[in-house]
Amino acid sequence: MVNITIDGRQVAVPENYTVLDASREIGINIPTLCYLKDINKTGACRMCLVEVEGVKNLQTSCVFPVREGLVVKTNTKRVRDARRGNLQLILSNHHRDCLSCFRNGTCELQTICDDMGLTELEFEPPKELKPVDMLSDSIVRDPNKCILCGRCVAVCNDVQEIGILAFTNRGVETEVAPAFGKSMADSPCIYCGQCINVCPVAALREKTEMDKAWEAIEDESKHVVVATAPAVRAALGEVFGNPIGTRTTGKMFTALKMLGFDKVFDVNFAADLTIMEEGTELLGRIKNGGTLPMITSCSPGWVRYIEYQYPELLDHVSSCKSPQQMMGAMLKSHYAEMNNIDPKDMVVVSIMPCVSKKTEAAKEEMIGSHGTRDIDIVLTTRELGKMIKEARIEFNDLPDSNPDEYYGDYTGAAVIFGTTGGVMEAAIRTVADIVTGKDLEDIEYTAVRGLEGIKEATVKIGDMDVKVAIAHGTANAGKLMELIKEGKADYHFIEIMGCSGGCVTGGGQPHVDSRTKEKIDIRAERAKALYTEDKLRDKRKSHQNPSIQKLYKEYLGEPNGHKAHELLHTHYKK
Ligand code: HC1
Ligand code: SF4
Repeated sequence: MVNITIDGRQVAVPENYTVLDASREIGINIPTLCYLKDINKTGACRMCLVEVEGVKNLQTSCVFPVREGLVVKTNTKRVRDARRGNLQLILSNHHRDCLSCFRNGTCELQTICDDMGLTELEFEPPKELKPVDMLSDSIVRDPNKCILCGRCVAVCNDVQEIGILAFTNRGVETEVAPAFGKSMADSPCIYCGQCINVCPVAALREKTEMDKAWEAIEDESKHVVVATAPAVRAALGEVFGNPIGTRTTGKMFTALKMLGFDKVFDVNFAADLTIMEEGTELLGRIKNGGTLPMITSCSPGWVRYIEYQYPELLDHVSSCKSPQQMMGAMLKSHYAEMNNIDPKDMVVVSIMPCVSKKTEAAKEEMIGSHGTRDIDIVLTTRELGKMIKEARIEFNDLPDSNPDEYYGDYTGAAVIFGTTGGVMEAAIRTVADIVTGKDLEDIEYTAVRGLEGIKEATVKIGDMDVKVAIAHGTANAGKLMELIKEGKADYHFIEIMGCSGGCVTGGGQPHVDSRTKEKIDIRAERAKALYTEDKLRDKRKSHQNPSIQKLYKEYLGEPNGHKAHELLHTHYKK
């Protein structure tokens, strides 16, 4: 520990602290725009300037280490003037269309302007706007909004270890962009959207489809159905001011009905279906000497990652479509037939915590025999939040309701898909019952839970020792891929999610500012919401979902059978 003085207060802090760490610990929230704990410490935005006794120039506190006897002032006129001056410079190069900006209300730059009591802008904004990259189905990159904080560069390089974004050009021409002036759409970006989640402004954001959704709802000739992903319920409430991790499942269904969708379903139904197909595929591979370890295929960011980075290992990936795409395929076949609706007259909307899902839904392979996309529109949790606000629905006052029957029926196993380890746990619950022929009671497989980057476990199922691994975030996924290549991965089954924590922290979830993320592990809080819902469900094993049982009996036949293959399985591009 070292003793330092901050604004006249003496404190003892660990030696490896910076002045920013020490200040925040005693309740002084020095402003930052580029700093991200453990991820980005560059001092680039120069908002965190402080005075250090004995040092002539002001110092950036996020990179200034503490030392014995250090005396720091964080709130002098000189400090305030310098921070304001830097803020004015940032704003001079920023497209200030705040009122029509996607981040209006969640922008960290806006918050700092407010906190600093900015009432006048010293400089005119740039006269000419640079082109906005809107070519991908998932992500928009708007250099006119970028403040060159470097958070996205750090997260893409150091957390995801993908390295799409970098500082390009020089001086006033500097931009954060993919190499060689390419569009995001022409780069090996996986659209995990982790860059969006750390962007303090709207320089990186999703390609919105809210207008398309409204149009569909208005169109009386269309039967418009909506289905929500497991992780949405754990975060949607945050848009309406609820604490991180508030579970708002019932209100979410009520709000969707009020928005005017003809039917409100749940992607969880298809998560249960995925377990039937994937579990059967796994047992088949084990029995018949198929390629092992088998790896999950639900997370489209992860699937893009392996397609780009390890195409030689694609045989390991399950042929199952993701739950989103299984849902679309079933709605436009079985559901349409059951209800005598032409699939061409249907619009299927999914609500996702993910922006990669927008690109997944647009893949050529995801066009059904009816000639339209199985999923027509993908909205992020954030987009849904905005639509609920626009409809002036007072979300927090809503009563709970249930989704519509059949395609809204789901088990606890499906709910936990939204957090790392959840797909694995759901699969084990079902595979264990199938192999033993029993309705096993101990179904909480805690060894596969938690936030460790790579988890391993050996699960005794009947006479079999099933060895599994779970990775979340592509840096961890890459480590497992290297093990497979070296022949050292003697697992049967691997679950991989493209984002750290799984879908609960997907790139489409409500923005959480960087300071809050220092205090709360949002991955853990949102996961708790899902584990709670799992416990509350009547059925907690996918194969016990009565509507899934009915679907196989009346329509699909056997899991992995001919019809199931046709509708629910896919292939990957090398
Ligand atoms: Fe996910 Fe999935 S869990 S990929 O994380 O398998 O996005 O929530 O919908 O499809 O079910 C995301 C979440 C989601 C799929 C399911
Ligand atoms: Fe990198 Fe993911 Fe952002 Fe693409 S979406 S630039 S891979 S962080």
